[in-house]
Formats: sequence, C-alpha cells, structure tokens
Amino acid sequence: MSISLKAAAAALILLAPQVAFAHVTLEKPETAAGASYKGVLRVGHGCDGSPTTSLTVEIPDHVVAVKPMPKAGWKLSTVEGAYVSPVTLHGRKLEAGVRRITWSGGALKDAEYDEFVFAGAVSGDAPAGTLWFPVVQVCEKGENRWTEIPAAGQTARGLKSPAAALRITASAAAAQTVPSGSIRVEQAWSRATPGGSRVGAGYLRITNTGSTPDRLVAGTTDASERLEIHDMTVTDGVMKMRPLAEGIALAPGQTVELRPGGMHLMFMGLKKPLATGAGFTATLEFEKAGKMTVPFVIQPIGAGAPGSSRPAEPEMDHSQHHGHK
Ligand SMILES: [Cu+2]
Repeated sequence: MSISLKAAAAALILLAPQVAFAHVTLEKPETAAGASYKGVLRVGHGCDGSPTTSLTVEIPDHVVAVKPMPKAGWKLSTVEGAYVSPVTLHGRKLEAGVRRITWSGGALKDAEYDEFVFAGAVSGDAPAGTLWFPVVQVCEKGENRWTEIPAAGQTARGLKSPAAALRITASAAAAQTVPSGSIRVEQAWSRATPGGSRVGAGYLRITNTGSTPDRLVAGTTDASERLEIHDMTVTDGVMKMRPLAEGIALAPGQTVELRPGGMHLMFMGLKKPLATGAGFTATLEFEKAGKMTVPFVIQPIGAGAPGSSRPAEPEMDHSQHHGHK
C-alpha cells in the first residue's frame, strides 16, 4: 500500500463513525423516567444490499402503553405481555401491553431510508441508565439481528450489531412541569435514604398561576404510609421541624419553594428505602385546584435540587426529630 492510500484509508476510518445510520437506531436517544416517548426507528440500509421486508422490535421493561404507527404498504402485528410491575398512567392501572411490534410485507430498498414509529411512555419507576430495544431486520435475502446488549458495566462501543438504545435520565423528570388548573408544580425531587430510615423528605416548587388564593392542604404517596407538610425553624441555633396544620397558603401569582432547610413534604413510614435513580409519585391535594399526582425523582444522598447550580445543603437527619418514627 502506498503512503497516499494509507492516508486515504486512515481518513476513511476517521469518517466511519459519521456514516449515517449504520445500525438501526432510535432518533431520540434519551428521555426521562415518567415521560411520554415517541420512538422512531431509523433504517438506513438493507442486508448486504438486499431490500428490507420486515422489522421486529422488542419493547423493554419500563416502556409502557406502546402503540405502533401503521405504515402504508406494511402489515402491522403486535404481541402483548405483562409488565414487570403494574404502572399507573393518567390515573389508570396498567398491567400489560404491547411488548413486540412487527411491520412486515414491505420492500424497503437498500438505497432508501425509512422510519418505523411507535408511541408510548417510560414508567416513573424506570431506573436511570439505558433501555435496549432489540430489533430484527429481515430482508429478501438474509437478516440483520440488532440484538446485542452490553454486559453490565460495559458500553455498546465495539458491539457489531447493538440493539437500539434509549438512555433514561432521572433528573429531567424532576424538571417536568405538572399543570393542574391554576397550580403548577416543578422540580419535584427527594433524596435517597439510608437503609434503615423510615422517613424521607420531598421538595418541589409550587406556583399559583390563578387569580384566587389556594392552599396545599394534604397529600398521599405510594412511597410511604403517610405524607405530612412540614416547616423547619431554627430556635436557639437548633433546627426543628413542625407539621404545618394549615398547610401552605398560595397567594395568586405566588411561587413557594419547598427545599432542604425550609418547608418540605415528609414521607412517614417508608415502605422501602428511597433509591437513587428510582422514582415514585405523590398525590397533592389543593383546597381549590383539587388533587394532582406528581412524579418525584430520587437524587443521591447529599445532592441538591436536580438541575440547580446551588451547592447541596447539609443533610438533615430526620430520624432525630420527635414524631418521625
Ligand atoms: Cu420533616
């Protein structure tokens, strides 16, 4: 090989990662736990030049309420199955749904590009990390199995035919806005709890966007037996918390921040420790706006608010406070 050919080969290797859609991939590679998700599978070539005649995708655990989009010229079929755990979506409990989609009977030329689409949602309890969608592409001649999933702790780099990847971020879910009439809730989060702890705290920002006063009066959560609304005060240099019997008043236009060291929600009698990356929901009750279900994201012990540039505030040890057993 001459020098110039070597250089050309090196240039090609450098360019290789930019070749469009070498694999079957998802157009949007990242979403948040608890968010709805539109999956667009991109198919950029056939099997060694042979046209694609069918595409099958397996839906991983934690991707729920999936509906495939029909494609003109393709036959659509689905297989349903049970979810790893039931999920609550828009107030409905779902225990099973579409786990596999096949588009078949088409003919997508090797030289052409197409997209295969489904809609769904990522359950609020999906762990942060990557969800893998194995895809089998069948062609007139041969097939491509995009089904390789990296072993725990490994990356997809170097895999010859990786499954389509969807990264799940926990913190983005906390940033989502939950509107309910004239109340807006943002950045609901909690901290991971050490093993034996039976209490956790919840933080969020609440805005009354309406023109009449409202009030956060109560709440329930699937994470603990009880939910209380607390305030934190410093008396003689000692931090103490007390339940707010009247709840939290929300004047028209007012934003109230529940944060470490201030007002907060208290989850009493945790059913299990709050684990980083997981999530749970709490239903908050407002005097006028009514009930509203809010997804909480769990941040690591010692973390500050998700997406906040403020440094983490010192841990408060709720277990030391009277009445928090
Ligand atoms: Cu408290």
